[in-house]
Amino acid sequence: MSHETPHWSSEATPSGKSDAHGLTFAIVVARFNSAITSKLLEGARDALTKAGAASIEVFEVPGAFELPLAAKRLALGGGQFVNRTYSAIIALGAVIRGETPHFDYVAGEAARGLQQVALDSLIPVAFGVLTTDTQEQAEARAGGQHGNKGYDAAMTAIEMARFGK
Ligand code: INI
Repeated sequence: MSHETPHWSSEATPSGKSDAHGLTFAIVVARFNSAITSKLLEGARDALTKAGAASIEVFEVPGAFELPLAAKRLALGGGQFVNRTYSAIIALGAVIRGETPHFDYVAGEAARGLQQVALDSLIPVAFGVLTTDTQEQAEARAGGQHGNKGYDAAMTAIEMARFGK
């Protein structure tokens, strides 16, 4: 399969893998590289809205490194999030390599931490974090010629929210 082919299912409603009716979503989005992450957010909202999501709540964090903790607080509920449950969480960010080894730590820990939240909480966490060498590569994947990875992450979240249910 080419990487340009959507990997998420577009199976039709009802109860298809792309049907979000009755499902509730939290989107956590990093402000770092906000020109890119705002486009990812648009894509994710677009996917969820078209799929009929029951609710979409958006939360901001400073950077991709902060995504796992925010996702964990949302997954666990309690505090400000008491009485809220999410069918799935979508984490959005853009880590651009530039010339610093900081990239590897931020990108690696975001990926590792988000997977850990999903496995610990059993709430699907979609990884909508771009990890690219350049700004141009990020733009191409945030509503440019390589699609919108925020949209793709949201479609994956819908499918995983339904997985095994
Ligand atoms: N955060 C990002 O989301 N993307 C980046 O490209 C990035 N870079 O390159 O440094 C970045 N750094 C900030 C990081 O996510 C944390 O907010 C910061 O280290 C404080 O914990």
